[in-house]
Amino acid sequence: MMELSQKNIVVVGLGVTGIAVARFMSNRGATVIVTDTASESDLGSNVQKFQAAGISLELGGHRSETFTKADLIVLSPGVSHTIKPVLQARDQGVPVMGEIELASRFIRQPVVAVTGTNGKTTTTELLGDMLKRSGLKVFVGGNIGNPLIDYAGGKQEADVIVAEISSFQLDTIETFKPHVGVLLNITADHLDRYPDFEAYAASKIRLFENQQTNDIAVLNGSDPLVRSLTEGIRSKKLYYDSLNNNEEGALYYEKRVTFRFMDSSGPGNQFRIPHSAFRNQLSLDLSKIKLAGRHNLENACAAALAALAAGGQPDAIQSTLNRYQGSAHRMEYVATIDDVDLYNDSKATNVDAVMRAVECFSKPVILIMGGLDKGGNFKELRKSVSRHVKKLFVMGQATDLIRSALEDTVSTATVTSMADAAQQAYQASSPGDVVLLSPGCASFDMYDNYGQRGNDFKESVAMLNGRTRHEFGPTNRK
Ligand code: UMA
Repeated sequence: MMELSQKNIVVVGLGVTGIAVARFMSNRGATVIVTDTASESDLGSNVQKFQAAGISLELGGHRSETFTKADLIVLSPGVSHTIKPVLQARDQGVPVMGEIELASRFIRQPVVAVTGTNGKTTTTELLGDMLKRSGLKVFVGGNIGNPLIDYAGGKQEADVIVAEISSFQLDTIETFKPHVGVLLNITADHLDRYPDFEAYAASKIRLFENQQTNDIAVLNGSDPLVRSLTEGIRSKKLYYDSLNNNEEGALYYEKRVTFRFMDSSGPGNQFRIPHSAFRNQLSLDLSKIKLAGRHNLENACAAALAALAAGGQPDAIQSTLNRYQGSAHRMEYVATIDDVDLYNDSKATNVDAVMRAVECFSKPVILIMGGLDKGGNFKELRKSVSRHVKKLFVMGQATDLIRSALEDTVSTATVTSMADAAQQAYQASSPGDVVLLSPGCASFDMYDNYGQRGNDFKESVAMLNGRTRHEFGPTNRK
């Protein structure tokens, strides 16, 4: 195990991760400096808490000297491993790691990790619940919001860790090795951080780079990129959604998931997969699932397969599938006003996620998009938007980009705030329509995070509730 006592540790970023890492390091006797490009006034009350705890802070920028003098640098996921002070320190031999790598060096239990461009949070939540209902003690964390390092620094009482892992977190791993790794899909995202799509995709595949033949990869068999990029991995592969001859995994058809495992006396047995699954006797019912869209059936299938591979029980998995209500800010039903359904999909921060959301509805959609552009190609939405969207409202830094990509396919207007967006979208709707916030962008131009943006939308919808369309004034009426 790593010795941290008396070491000079530089923690980069004072967000959720940086706070947890600094606390962990400090509790182990390290001398900690936390540095952040944001100023003291931007960072709020955390600054005083840290000062009170005796942790040094360097705010408003990063000093190269601080980095080069460190014994170890720990990066928050939002901090690129290619920023200048990090590269300089690396050149001088200073070790650099991310929080996931650090946590994995202390965590004693098996990790089931979920990555992919879209569906990570839903699949992670499903998986966590399936394993909990199976009687296991489970810690659910990672990119979903609670850093794994908090678990590593605690009593470690779980039987298994279920972790949502982002590409940013995979950028800084070295030895991190999930016992079960799930890769849901790879589509364009975060192109403001990576030099190109290939680099982003390569980062996702790193989930499997330390796996051995006794570890499991759960892979989306109908995603050709997932298939081709994982060809050379050592792990035992289980596919879902589409299986070729001789492949093992899960298929769903007409709302039932069935499993195919080759030989109960063969290698599958070491993975604790129930015998009923080998005899093709196990099938799960997806008819009660409360999540909209085909992509969520894929996520459910991936979660069920990974849960079986991690020791989950079929009855418990079924129980989760019947009960899970969906994740906040992800196609979250907010209200129905005057026969118009309003949905919050604030977590849709890339183009593919918007496409999936819009295509869930057979009703006409009034779509609200915008925020901080991440380098996505909004033109890819043209077909879905022209088929499903009746009116588009755009806001934030990416307004011009979105407008120029889509305004000739759909009636488009610019709005100035979330309250304005909700109000105008509702005004433009007719009974039977859907109003959907699915931004396709990051939130950081206007909010601290997508959760705050989604809450603003929900509050704006609450303001609409009880008011009729004509109360908003004639100028905004359709
Ligand atoms: N900062 C610097 N220097 C830089 C860049 C940033 O000091 O060069 C500072 C910022 O000023 C800020 C701090 O770093 O104060 C923020 O660090 P962070 O962005 O890593 O934020 P955390 O609060 O630690 O949240 C991170 C994840 N954020 C990102 O990956 C951007 C959270 O995922 C995650 O829940 C949390 O750790 C716990 O693991 C959010 C996310 O948007 C939900 N993830 C992306 C996604 O899902 O698409 C990957």
